[in-house]
Amino acid sequence: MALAASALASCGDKNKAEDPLAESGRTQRTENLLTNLKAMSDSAVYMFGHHDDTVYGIGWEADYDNDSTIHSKSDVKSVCNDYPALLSFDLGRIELGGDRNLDGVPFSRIRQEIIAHFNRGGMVTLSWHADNPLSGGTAWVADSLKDVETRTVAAVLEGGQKHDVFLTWLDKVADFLNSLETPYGVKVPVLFRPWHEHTGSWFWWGQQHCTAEQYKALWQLTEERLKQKGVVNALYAYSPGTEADGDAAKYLERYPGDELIDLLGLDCYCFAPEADTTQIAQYTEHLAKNLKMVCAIAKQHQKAAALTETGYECLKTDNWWTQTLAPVLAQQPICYVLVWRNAHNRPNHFFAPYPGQHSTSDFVRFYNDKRTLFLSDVNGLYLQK
Ligand code: BMA
Repeated sequence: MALAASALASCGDKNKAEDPLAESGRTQRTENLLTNLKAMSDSAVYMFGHHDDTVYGIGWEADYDNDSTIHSKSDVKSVCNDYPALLSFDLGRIELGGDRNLDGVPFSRIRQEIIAHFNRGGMVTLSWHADNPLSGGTAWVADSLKDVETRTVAAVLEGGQKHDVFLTWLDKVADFLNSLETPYGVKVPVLFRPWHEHTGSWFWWGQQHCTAEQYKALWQLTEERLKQKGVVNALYAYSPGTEADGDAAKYLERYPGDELIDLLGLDCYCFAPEADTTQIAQYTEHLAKNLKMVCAIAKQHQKAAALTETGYECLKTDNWWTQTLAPVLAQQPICYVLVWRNAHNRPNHFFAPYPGQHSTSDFVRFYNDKRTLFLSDVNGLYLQK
């Protein structure tokens, strides 16, 4: 009897298998995911991802009070009968301790969706449009507060007037990451992508609002604190905008370092309000140039590479997927491409097709392209190979 009880106790010691590895401080599954992302970054295939895919879309929003709607809907799935391999969610406003993120999605729901997607074999990435702790405003810089914005990064670093508050913000992120656990005690690995698009100046951590040293220190502080708080399931992505314009030294100017970063990314959007072919061609050229640089740097630094955000708002051409996006991605080995959200609460703000949208047939062709990976194509993302 005593023997049986102790055997049970050790089986039930659910955290054992999830102990961090001595070398990296992360779980084996998290390291396996990284190994697989790197291998994919060196191959012809790439995963497709969509932000907020399973929580709302065009003309619908999940019923957040009703559990039975969890992972039942997705615009992408409605079009090609498969989920994206990669889902993305945003932690903006978690720092304030509220229930919902900046786009109105409850954090409890995001947690459930992340665990559900992990259980079906998919991958998750998280961005963080953190509010401004100094001005009290949003992540976006307000012109009227410009002088405050330029002091925000300095204020959150050690010795700054908002340092202590900022630590409590990081702790809220750590609590959330630590809470991503299946009922069997498995920590769900995620790719965390904070402080993105810093080469532009629209966020308080952007180019004109801090020095390179301060930006790097922000990363250092973020990761150190998350580690101290026991986070063992996060990989980290660096995702500038396209301001470096193909210049590797510029891209790396604020790079926090190989010890802190696992994946090198790029956020690059297609702006062509009137389906103007010249503008679309400019996007293709710009994307190709910048992605080529990112892939080369990733190779040198032995990191994974991805197109961390892209999209053509309103998808004004029928064949954007196979004629604009896929040809560029065929030239550059990345592990994933992620398109932004299909907003239910903001007219004309969508980046993935939905039933009836005129790029759906082309999207199905993109889906059927052997190089694109959707949920049914990925298995073993967390296995050791
Ligand atoms: C932006 C827009 C905003 C949204 C934010 C965070 O690009 O989609 O409407 O609030 O991302 O998701």
